Amino acid sequence: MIEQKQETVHHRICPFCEACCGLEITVTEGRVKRIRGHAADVFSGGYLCPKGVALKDLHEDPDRLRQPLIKREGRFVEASWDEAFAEIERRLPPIIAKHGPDAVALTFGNPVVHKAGLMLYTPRLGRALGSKNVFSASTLDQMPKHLSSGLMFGDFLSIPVPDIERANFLLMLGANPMVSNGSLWTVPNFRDKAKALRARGGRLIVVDPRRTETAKTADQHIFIRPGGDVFLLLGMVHTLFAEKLVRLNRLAPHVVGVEALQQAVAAFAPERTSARCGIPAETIRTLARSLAAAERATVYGRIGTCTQEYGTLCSWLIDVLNILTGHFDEPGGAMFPKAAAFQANTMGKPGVGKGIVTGRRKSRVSGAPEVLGEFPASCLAEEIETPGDGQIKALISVSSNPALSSPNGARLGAALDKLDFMVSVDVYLNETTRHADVILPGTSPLEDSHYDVAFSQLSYRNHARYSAPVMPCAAGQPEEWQILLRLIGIVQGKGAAADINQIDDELLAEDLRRTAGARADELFKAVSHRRGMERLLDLGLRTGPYGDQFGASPEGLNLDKVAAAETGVDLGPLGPRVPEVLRTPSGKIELAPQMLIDDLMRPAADLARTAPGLVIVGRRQTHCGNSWMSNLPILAKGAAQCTALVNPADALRLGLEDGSRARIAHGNNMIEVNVEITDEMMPGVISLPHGWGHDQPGSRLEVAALNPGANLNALMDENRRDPLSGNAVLSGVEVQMQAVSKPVFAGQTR
Ligand SMILES: Nc1nc2c(c(=O)[nH]1)N[C@H]1C(S)=C(S)[C@@H](COP(=O)(O)OP(=O)(O)OC[C@H]3O[C@@H](n4cnc5c(=O)[nH]c(N)nc54)[C@H](O)[C@@H]3O)O[C@H]1N2
Ligand SMILES: Nc1nc2c(c(=O)[nH]1)N[C@H]1C(S)=C(S)[C@@H](COP(=O)(O)OP(=O)(O)OC[C@H]3O[C@@H](n4cnc5c(=O)[nH]c(N)nc54)[C@H](O)[C@@H]3O)O[C@H]1N2
Ligand code: SF4
Ligand SMILES: [Mo]
Repeated sequence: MIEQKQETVHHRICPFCEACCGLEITVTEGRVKRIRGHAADVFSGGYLCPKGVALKDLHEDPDRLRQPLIKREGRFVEASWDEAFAEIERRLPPIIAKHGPDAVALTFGNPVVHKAGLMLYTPRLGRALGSKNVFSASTLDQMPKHLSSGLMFGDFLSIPVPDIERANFLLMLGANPMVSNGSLWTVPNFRDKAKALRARGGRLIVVDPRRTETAKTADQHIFIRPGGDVFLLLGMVHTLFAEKLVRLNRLAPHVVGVEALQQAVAAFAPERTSARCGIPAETIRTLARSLAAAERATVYGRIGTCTQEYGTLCSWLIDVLNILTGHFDEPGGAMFPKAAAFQANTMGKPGVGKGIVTGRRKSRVSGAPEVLGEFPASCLAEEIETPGDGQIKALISVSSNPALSSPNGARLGAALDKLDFMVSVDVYLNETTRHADVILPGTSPLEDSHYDVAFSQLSYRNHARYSAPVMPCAAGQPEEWQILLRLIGIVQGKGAAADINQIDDELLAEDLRRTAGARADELFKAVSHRRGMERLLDLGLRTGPYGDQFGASPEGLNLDKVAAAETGVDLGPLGPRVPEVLRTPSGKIELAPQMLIDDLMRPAADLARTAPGLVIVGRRQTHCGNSWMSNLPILAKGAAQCTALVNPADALRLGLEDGSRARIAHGNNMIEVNVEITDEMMPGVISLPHGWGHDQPGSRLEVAALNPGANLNALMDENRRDPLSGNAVLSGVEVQMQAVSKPVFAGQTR
């Protein structure tokens, strides 16, 4: 008799990118048998990309850490969880006692936003430690957008997204959602949504120094000089005023600063800005006119517009264009999501607030202002290296790989070795965690429950979806929020053996005293049947804008209801939210925040700068996920290669052949890569993906090491930042390139 194998089907939101696809995972005898898109998911409708399927490979990866590691005499040895926490207790509190909490830095990486336990408990760890030295991937990514949004709308996370399903015009700068699947815009299956937009007569226009996968499907592609977006956008805003195309419509009573803005852009006529962006003045004007004339339109910009020296100005001007053309907070335009939980702009008094503050502290060495409670990630190395009061002596890294993801990783790596102590919460022994003294393995995403704390606040449509764990945690493996609670116990001086449930209760009670006032005790009791991440989630959902308000709105949401809805809960298309969404002190949209008006001095002074000869930009690849998915066999065999894309004219001039090796250098830093010649590239621009460079000794990434590639960030300059947001400049950096057969660049050895 053939025995029927027990099959179970589970639903899990994919944690690998911002699209947050609902997956259907079939498990047989404790092993993943199949992963596909969950067709009935109300939000993603069955879409998935090759990375989603790789969840199986991650779960089964023999290199994925399953046991804590402690470094003893330079070598990692496996340890029990209690031993690992005891080691942390032995070494971390004395550093805090001697040098103060600022001597311990925190660095939070991208997966923090993709794991609800990390997302909800890393802020708690930050508060418990009380160090001003907090760093994250945000300053390698989207901090400019947080800042411009905060200044304009009063909250760092009030970020409008394109209402793509109703738009008939989408102007996209520095984003490639056909590959990245969207960012600061949770939009699974961009491909079909863009197709539908065009099928109903809409237009998609892409502005990018590379004719990307997205640009190839668009109606129009416009090459732009890297870093030139601010000049294009200023020229467009200028045109709107000059040609009297400004239409505030319904928003007129809610917007202040129109005149100040008009004056501030007076110097930026397209004829003057054209050279710096490499786009003819007439094209700039036509773009402005088309945008103004479009019925339902959005301008959207992403990482290409953020990782440059004018990142905050670009992020601001994109929303300025949407507002000035009447496409803001309107169906088909740029709209604010309204998440079911955790969204600050749904809390407190609607329509007015404290606004945001930055620069409450300055970083010790470079004097970079704090933004959103963080210092620039690119300042971490200098803060470790530079002696004196406030020097960083210890580091806790949580799902963060700055050795590859931040500029000048070599310098950072050397700095990490100088620390007195380093703890990593991570799933791999990799380029960063190899520097740690203790590594605490995070859970496989199949082992924990999930809710999109951040991305439901950035979604093209409102929804609430919860994923239960697909598998039980491996024996002894704590959930990630529990790991963070144990670290909190240690930094609070309660010790490694402290009762984490009690710590969790204390932290929640403290939160509620701050936020719920007289109802604090009642709310605490109402969710006391839950623990940890799920308790916070239940509380967030029940008190949220669609919540059951603990009985006052009995039809409303709570965790039981969301969890019972296997397909997720659809909360409808985005709706207008101005003025209720605003949290500025004026209660208005601040179109011309002084900090940004002042910053226009920089592009004004820069108008006459001549373009550098050759610059480098980054790109994402379908079979890669930042710096860390290259160890997953199904992705590694997807043929992603770390190649430099070079325009044929540049290749000819530099004597490069297709498939040949070349050196790329910036200052004293140099890497070697394979060359791919393609007219996709704008002349004078080369493109190299980031996240490669898996050839560093001491990592345990057997598959990734077979095809290591080169680290783009080895070329980047850690001292180049957008001064307002602290975001690193990772795009448009001047480089030299030459064929490998030639001698090494003068003065360079490596
Ligand atoms: N030149 C250049 N540099 C860039 C970019 C670029 O476009 N160009 N992009 C930037 C951007 S947008 C970002 S977001 C950053 C990302 O910067 P980082 O967040 O530093 O880098 P990641 O590659 O996402 O690395 C994630 C880390 O988390 C670990 N990890 C993965 N899953 C889990 C988990 O479930 N639990 C735990 N505890 N750990 C886990 C991985 O092993 C890895 O160490 O890189 C930035 N760097
Ligand atoms: N497959 C895959 N998907 C991912 C990731 C991944 O590593 N792999 N990473 C995820 C993360 S962390 C993020 S933040 C998102 C990012 O998502 P996207 O913002 O869509 O990122 P990219 O695909 O890198 O596209 C950026 C584009 O900007 C262009 N560009 C560079 N410099 C400039 C410039 O100065 N101006 C203009 N206009 N364009 C410029 C580049 O050529 C590139 O096409 O992707 C996420 N999704
Ligand atoms: S698009 Fe993003 S969320 Fe969807 S399956 Fe791929 S990696 Fe996962
Ligand atoms: Mo990112």
